[in-house]
Amino acid sequence: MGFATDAIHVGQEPDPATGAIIVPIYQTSTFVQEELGKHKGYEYARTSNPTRAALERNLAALESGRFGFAFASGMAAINVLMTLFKSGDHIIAGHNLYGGSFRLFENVLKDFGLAFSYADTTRLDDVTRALQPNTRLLFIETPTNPVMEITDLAAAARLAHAHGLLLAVDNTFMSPYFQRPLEYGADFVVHSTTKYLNGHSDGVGGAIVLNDPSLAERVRFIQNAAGAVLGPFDSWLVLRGVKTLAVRMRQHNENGVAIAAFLQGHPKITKVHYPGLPSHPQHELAKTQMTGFGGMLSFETGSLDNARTILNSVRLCSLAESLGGVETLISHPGTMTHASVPPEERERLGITEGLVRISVGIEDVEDLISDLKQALDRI
Ligand code: P1T
Repeated sequence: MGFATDAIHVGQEPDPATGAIIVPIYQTSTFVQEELGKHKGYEYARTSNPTRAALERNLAALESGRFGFAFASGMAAINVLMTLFKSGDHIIAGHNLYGGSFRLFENVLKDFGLAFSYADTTRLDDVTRALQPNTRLLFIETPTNPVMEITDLAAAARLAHAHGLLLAVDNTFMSPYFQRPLEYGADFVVHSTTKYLNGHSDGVGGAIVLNDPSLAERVRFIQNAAGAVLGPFDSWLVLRGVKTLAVRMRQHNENGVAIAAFLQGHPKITKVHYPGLPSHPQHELAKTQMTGFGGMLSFETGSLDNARTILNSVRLCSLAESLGGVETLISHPGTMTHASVPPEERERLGITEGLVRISVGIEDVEDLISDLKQALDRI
């Protein structure tokens, strides 16, 4: 079946008890057993819950994976992924990641004996240079948050596997509608479902999707043992959001392309980071592994003052962290999402004081452009 059909139907058969067309919110902590050891497949809601199970089946199908697991947040999902490894293991991560991932690695997991190196994964020889005998995982975002760098997924998977590493891809920015890393050889996909999968800015969640049964057993074990599960109501919200993922992503992309073109043509903007622009250094690569470019972009305004003027002058775009919702959000990565990245590292990556990020929503794009125009006029 096609993507939109799967999004609407997989895991969402009518409720066997009542025929309800929508998967019910099984708001329960436990399930009564008929007799000792005899139950209907559910025992305790941390271990499994029918609403969460429906979402997990759905997300696995959308990412072309066999197994899906839903967590309390994107960070909880990434934390579970990292606990598949043990003290003494080394992980190579992309040098530009969501600031919270970097913060988890540097300020939490290092204290438990995991070692992290960071590489420019747009140049895979940089990954080769970072390899150590104890390297177990390559963890990347593509496109990256917020400078939109692209990594060659198939080449990264080949390199990882040639050296006995696993490849994990944070696919939050693209969603499975535009990019499915498992099809290019990745071993894990992680998501902040808070973003496009939910799509309505009304819930925080995360997910891991993978194919390997023994790794999946371990993820399932940790999900239950550590317990950072997605609750039934939040699972239901993501299921509801996913039904419209295909149509939303098409509109995010259409609006993203239009706003990137507007910004690139604006005399006060010196640089636009958007893989859909032919001027993006990896535009050609992007076209080979993504079927659209999405709604995330960032642009250089030249100074903190200019960035502040824009952020404080927009009326329709909302100044807020997060992304992937139907409404347009605008933010300042340097002081918001990426504040935990050291300033010199931010500067090196292009997360300058003048960088502004937009999560382009699905409003009428002329309204968004006129809002940005009036804000830019104030610089
Ligand atoms: O917020 P949470 O659901 O825990 O997801 C963390 C996360 C993981 N991966 C990526 C690529 C992300 O962008 C995020 C969260 N990002 C933001 C809140 C943001 O505004 O960029």
